[in-house]
Amino acid sequence: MWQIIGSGAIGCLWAANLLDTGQQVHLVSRLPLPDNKLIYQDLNKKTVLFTLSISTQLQTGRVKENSPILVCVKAPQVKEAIARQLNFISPTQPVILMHNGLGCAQQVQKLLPNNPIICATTANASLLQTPLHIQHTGKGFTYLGAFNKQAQDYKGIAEPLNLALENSYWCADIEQKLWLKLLINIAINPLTAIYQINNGGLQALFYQDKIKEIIKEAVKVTRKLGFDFTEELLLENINQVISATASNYSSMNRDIYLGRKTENEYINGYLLKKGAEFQLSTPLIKSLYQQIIALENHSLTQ
Ligand code: KPL
Repeated sequence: MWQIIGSGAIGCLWAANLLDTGQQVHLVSRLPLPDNKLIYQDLNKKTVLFTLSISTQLQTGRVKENSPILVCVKAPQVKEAIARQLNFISPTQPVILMHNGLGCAQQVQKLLPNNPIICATTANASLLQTPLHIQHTGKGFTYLGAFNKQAQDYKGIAEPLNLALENSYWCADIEQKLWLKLLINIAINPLTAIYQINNGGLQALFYQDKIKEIIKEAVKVTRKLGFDFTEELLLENINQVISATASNYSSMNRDIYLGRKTENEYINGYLLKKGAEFQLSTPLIKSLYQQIIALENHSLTQ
């Protein structure tokens, strides 16, 4: 049985696709939901209706002792979401963290020092139309890998996920994959949030110049950390994501638009923290970080 914490777009996407392959799923939402019907529209626009097991609490009991917990809330909510369920997690249960940004796994490790912790990143995109009503809007690769030594033998966990959403793989160098995603997010998310444009808007020269500058600053940091990302390949990669998601609004764009807390601390903030450890100057990334904080504070006080 799979237990998924988070009834947002990504949590529901996995719930629907795991159910579709005959797996048992229990979904944990933060607030009670009035219904247990999940409406899912796949990439071919086919709509399927699933009946879900759903509550605000993880299920416990003998059969669930080793059942994986997939955490699909955004980075700023991960620690609190786990803390709320602490009494219902057994020390042998593998916990998979799937969100943008870096830094949460260290927080979770403190709460769950014995559990296998797995980090994951997905390029699948989905849209939450209304609660429990989602649309799969883009397919992409999903990577999972061990964060701690307890998780090292969990390669097999990727198989049922791959059955549910193809191109889901276990990988030995998960840190590299998570950093690549962070670099894509750091180039796309703050600019689209500050200027309130869709991802395709970043194709204009004004933003392309800024993206090049962001990459230049970020690569100084990742080089010190031992990663060999090159500016040219990153720009190519980022522009591929921009074209593939041109009509989408980034998650940070939506968070600012809707007055929600963003993943700024776990994307820009995390890179700045690493840069500071090596006394590297990253002025544009710092300025974007500060502008997002100002926008968050502004909208949170409205
Ligand atoms: O991950 C994303 C996000 O919006 O958070 C990207 C890749 C930028 C797609 O919009």
